[in-house]
Amino acid sequence: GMQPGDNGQRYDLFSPTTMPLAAAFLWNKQLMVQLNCRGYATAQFMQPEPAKYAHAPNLEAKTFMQPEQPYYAHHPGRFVYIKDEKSAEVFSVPYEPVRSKADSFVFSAGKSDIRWQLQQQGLQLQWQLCLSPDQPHELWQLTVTNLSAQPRELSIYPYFPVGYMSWMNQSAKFEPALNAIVCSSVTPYQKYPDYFKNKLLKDKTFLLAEQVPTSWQCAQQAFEGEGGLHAPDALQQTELNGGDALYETPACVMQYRLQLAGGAQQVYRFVFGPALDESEIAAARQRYFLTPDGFVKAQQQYSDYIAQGHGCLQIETPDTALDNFVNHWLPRQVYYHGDVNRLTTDPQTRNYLQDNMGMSYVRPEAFRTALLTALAQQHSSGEMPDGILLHPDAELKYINQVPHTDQCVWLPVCLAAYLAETNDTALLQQTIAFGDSTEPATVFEHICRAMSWLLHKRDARGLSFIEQGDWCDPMNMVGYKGRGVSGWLSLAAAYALNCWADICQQLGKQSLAEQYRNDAHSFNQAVNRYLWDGKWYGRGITDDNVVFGVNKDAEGRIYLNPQSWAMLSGAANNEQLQLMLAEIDAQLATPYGVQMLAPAYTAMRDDVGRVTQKHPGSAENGSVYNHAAAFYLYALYQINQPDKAFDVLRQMLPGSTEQDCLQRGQLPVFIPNYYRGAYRQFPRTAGRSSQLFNTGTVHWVYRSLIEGLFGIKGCPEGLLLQPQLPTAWPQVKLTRQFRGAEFVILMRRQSGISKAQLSVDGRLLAEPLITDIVAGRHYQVELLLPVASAS
Ligand code: CEZ
Repeated sequence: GMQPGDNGQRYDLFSPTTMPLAAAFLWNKQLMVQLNCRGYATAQFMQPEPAKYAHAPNLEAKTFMQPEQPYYAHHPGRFVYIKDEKSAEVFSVPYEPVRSKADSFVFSAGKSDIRWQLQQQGLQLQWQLCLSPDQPHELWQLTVTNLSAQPRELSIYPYFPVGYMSWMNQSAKFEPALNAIVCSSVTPYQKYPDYFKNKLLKDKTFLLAEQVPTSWQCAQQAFEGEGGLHAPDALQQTELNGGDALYETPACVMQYRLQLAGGAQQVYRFVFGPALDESEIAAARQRYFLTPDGFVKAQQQYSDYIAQGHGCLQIETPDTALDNFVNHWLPRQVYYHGDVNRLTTDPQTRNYLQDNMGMSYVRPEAFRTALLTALAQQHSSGEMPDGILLHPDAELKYINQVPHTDQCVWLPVCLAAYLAETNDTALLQQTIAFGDSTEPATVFEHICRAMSWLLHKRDARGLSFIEQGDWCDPMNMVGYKGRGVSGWLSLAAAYALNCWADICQQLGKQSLAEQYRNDAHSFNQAVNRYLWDGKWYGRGITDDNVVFGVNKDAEGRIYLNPQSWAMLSGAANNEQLQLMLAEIDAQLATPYGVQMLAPAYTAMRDDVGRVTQKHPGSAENGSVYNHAAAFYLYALYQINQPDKAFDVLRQMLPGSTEQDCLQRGQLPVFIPNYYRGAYRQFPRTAGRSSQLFNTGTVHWVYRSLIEGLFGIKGCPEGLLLQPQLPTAWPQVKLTRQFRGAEFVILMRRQSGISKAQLSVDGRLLAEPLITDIVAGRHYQVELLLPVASAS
């Protein structure tokens, strides 16, 4: 099984085989490492584009992070072989490559470290990764304890495969002056200007050790020999033969001979990472190993960095698994996205804005800066670019070279969350230029222009053109001829206009607010006229005027997003809402969450696009795509469906039963971008986690907790308390940080009352609204709620 450890500070898994893909991740501003429970690692660092320092054994394509990454024997990983010198028996930490079963095994995900603890062959082994706070350095520590009373004679071999670095030039050797194995390479290129560009690439990979090893080996094949990774030939020798790698695949292997008295313990430390040159490695050695407590200090600084992502909400509810996730892991995942922007230099505009929306609850200034950064790249026409450049050398890559039409939507939608949290209306008066014009305009004006752009990009029916995609990236062929429209985007535009109208109203701009509401209404009307299909909304209309995502479609008959956003935009009346909710339950619901569409496409529809070519039930083709499920969650709270909403929220987390955990195969330390869907088509794989922790989901989940479930949302006057607790909950305790003050809140159901009663520091208030909030103050809040009847 698996369970939280250390008061929720950690999450522990007790087997390397029951959930073999289960993984955890660490990051800093330069580096991201995902480690799975068997010891395989996927790491990338920024220079400034993401790059690798441990590679596959053959040439790898450069790409963005993928879901359901396969692992294989020679996959990069961080391992230690242990040999008993008397019996010559060998096993490996943490599990790969030898795969012999330990007497006890714990893979333990911490917030700022990942570690294993094993007991095997009378030894206890702790293998722990922490990161440098500011460098692309992995800090590894191995603690070997002799559990017996007898002395042991051992050899300890850290084995860090480096893989195929380059087809132009790769080599490795041990450098005694650095006490490190240094692997060198030249990033392959063919155009001479790249020579000048590549000069500052960190083309070296090093394994730096605290203690001098007995011996080493730097060539992968010489180490492995004919024995394979399960039983490398080199381990049969008394000592490794000190070999180098000369245009041979490098590996970092060291050997430490160790006499360990009964009960004794030995600690080894290593630093692994990329470097430009040897002086950088020397500096690392100086910092971590030659400065007193250097290694420990770096670990402490890293844990301080991670601790800054604690968020603004602590909960105590009848659901302890939810408490654990919300108190410990959810804000951490929000913080990861917002602080390092998924380690890209050109985040997609919608991702950038939503990732920073989440930062409203972690470090609100981050949203402010991000909005200004994004708006500085807006075209003076009002159009937002596909992708925001975060570095002077950054370029728009991959998906950002494909025109999508939804980018403007996210401005007021995300801003609304930030303003609720901070009431920082001064932001709207700040001036900033456009990407294609130096003429400064206020943030307010920028967003007005974005709204005009949405209004402008409509067809004669009043529906939004989709071009080569909207929120759904791979929906690239609905409108590539220039005529196709998106039902979702038309509704999202309506919702964005309404959000903007609310902000205008808050600023006292009544007539503007009214105008934007009318514009929103015109979008809603057009969608009701052309896309309401009797029981739900269609997804769009193709270039050739075919409505899709409707009842007559055998595949892709119903999509979740148009339904959710019709709830948000106000397009759906009460009767429509009831019909849609029933169809979502009937066609999209699964035990692992709500699917994004159904039935999943099994063949290309070339008037919809490559989304239909993805494997049925994976990613946007009918998985439980959590980002879409999170929009639905948020929308359910907008239409006051607390019990339905809670079910959607709960299904985002693995662990309702043992079987559920095994099927998802993931630890509840993050929400993945999807769980496999196509539940009716492929039940065998349904529920399986993508293991990919890059997802806009978490920001909407946090927002749903603040604004929906616990209903502790900011407004211009202060803090409004309007919870939507599940019917079955008698009470919750919360601690909420808000505008510099702290609120300790008890919400409790009380029979005999018909309306909520709020008291603050013992004083009963007339409305569920706390005003005149003083930063630095501590408030004791009690909210009595009427006993609910099931919804
Ligand atoms: O990317 C995400 C995007 O980052 O897919 C979402 C979209 O809203 C996000 O902005 C829904 O389409 O095929 C593709 O290009 C995929 O669409 C991926 O790029 C997808 C990945 O799952 C990355 O996380």
